Amino acid sequence: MTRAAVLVARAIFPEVLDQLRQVFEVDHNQDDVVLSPGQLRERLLGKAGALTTGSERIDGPTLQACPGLKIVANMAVGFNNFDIEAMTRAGVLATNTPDVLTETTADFGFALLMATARRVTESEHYLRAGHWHQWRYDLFAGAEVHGTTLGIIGMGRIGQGIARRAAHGFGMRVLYHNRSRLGPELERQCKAGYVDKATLLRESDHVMLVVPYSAASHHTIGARELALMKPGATLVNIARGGIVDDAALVQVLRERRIAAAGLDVFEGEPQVHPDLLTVPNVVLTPHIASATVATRRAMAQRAADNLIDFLLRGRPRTPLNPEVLT
Ligand code: 8YV
Repeated sequence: MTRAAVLVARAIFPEVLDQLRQVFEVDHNQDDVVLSPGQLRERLLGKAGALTTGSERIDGPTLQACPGLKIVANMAVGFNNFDIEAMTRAGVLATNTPDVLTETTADFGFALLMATARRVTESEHYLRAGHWHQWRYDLFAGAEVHGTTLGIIGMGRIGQGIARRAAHGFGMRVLYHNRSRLGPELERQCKAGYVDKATLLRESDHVMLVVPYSAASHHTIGARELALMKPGATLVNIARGGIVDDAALVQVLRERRIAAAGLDVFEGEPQVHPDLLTVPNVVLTPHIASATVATRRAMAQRAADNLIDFLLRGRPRTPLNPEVLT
């Protein structure tokens, strides 16, 4: 029997790649240089499946150019690099990697919140630059975290993980805003209260963004929303670039209209708004919220399992558009 051909669009763990090689003809982008849309189409030609990351865009023109494609397995829980409607129309299955990264990403949300509020990287730069000569009563005095109010925008699995950490570990009051309100049992477990977005922005000492990116969530936080935040508040974005208007954020950080921000994702990443690089009161990390060895391995495994289970057995684990299966 001929083996199905699949593209692995980026470098992944060798042991996961080996599993795929045992059952498929694998075309691996081992150089790990992100493929241009034209290169992606070329490499997808004649493939039944692909393992992608957030860097590869699967859209209508790509699907039209690759009629043999049956499944694209994203190694990410977010899937804004997929045009899901176009994939469904073309009968191409889309899968993602939910659950396996929830707690790790929630941990990182908290790490970024702490680093932002307590000025961890700013103070480290000061020390490394040799500026630390004596103790001072207000040296890098930051914002309190425990016992304050955390506002979470986007209350999916990761948002709930952050809420539990905040409420149970840090004694915080947790407010949240989401497209739909959680059931009473989940609200009780997370100790989180549902409010509208404006109330959340006005009342929170720290705001955390965990909302998926879509046209509707573009610039969820822009100049108007930033103006509602408390003067000493912090803003953390571990969701997606484009959820925050980065240019508007630079402005309020510079004028200290909010205290600080922590950003793991950026509009147009890996490009970063140049002014963000010059303001001191922002912590910047290169999209690493899910980056522990164990979690990244679990994500790669889940994506590979989706390819194997669908192409060999017709039963993917975590389909996004299961209607194409019927
Ligand atoms: C990924 C992420 O590392 O899962 C997601 O949605 O943002 C990250 O965990 C990134 O998207 C690469 O695929």
